[in-house]
Amino acid sequence: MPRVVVLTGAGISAESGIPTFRDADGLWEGHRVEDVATPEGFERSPMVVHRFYDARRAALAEVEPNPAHHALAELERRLGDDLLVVTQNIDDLHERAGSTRVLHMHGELLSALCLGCGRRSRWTHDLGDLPPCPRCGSCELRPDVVWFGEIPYQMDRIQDALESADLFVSVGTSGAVYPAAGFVQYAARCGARTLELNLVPSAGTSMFHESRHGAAGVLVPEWVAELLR
Ligand code: BJW
Repeated sequence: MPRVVVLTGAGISAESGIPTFRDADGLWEGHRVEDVATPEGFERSPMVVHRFYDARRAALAEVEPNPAHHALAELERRLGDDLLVVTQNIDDLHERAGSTRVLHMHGELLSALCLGCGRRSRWTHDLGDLPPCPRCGSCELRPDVVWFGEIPYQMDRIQDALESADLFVSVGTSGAVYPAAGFVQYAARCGARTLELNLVPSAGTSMFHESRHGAAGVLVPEWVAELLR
């Protein structure tokens, strides 16, 4: 069986009802990126940022994984350690579908990071009412997510996986944000075949050996079935 790395972006969760960022009616319509997705924006107006993430955390309880998440979970059951899902998403839909080998390179909505002691704690409630850190008690919790200018999580593990992958598949991402947008070139340089599954051609579509365009909820189960045939 091939070693497979799947990179997922907001498009894989779109059919579950979670808006993407850059599409019409996306998460950033009505928000300036610099206000809600940078450490400087958080420093300037923490409450604006808390409200943005608190609303997204609450909305997570109302959505379910879709056939694309379920197909990747099925693929993990068949490939085991030979599959790694690297997600840019901060939702937990991969895990709820049954995937266990998932790296959240841009952090997680259900986690809070304490600016006082650095502890990451599972978090299901609002942060806007400034609750205390369960470890040190300081009321300096922030969403445990990676904003522009910050270093994504787990880069060493991701790099290792890309270097040994036979197949790199990108699902539902616009290819507008680095370092994730550069994974396709890196994986190809290391010898992997590369495949894009996205609603429309992404910014990096010409860098893939193959691109298929359509809804993730259709394309991902089709591709998984093809791989396991
Ligand atoms: C469907 C679908 C369906 C819809 N089916 N598809 C100049 C040049 C190059 C780089 C830089 C530069 N200036 C600055 C940088 C670096 C910067 C960057 O990339 N900036 C760009 C604007 C150019 N990057 C960073 O700062 C990163 N850090 C970094 O580089 O550190 C240095 C370092 C790296 C490595 C090692 C050591 C040091 C950090 C980036 C953090 C991004 N954070 C966010 C917010 C996270 C928290 C949150 O969720 O709120 O991450 S921004 C946002 O964009 C979020 C997403 O994960 C990310 C990517 O978005 P995504 O997933 O692609 O969503 P969309 O909406 O863009 O696209 C959805 C796609 O789905 C579309 O194509 C649709 O068509 C498709 N779709 N429905 C299939 N049903």
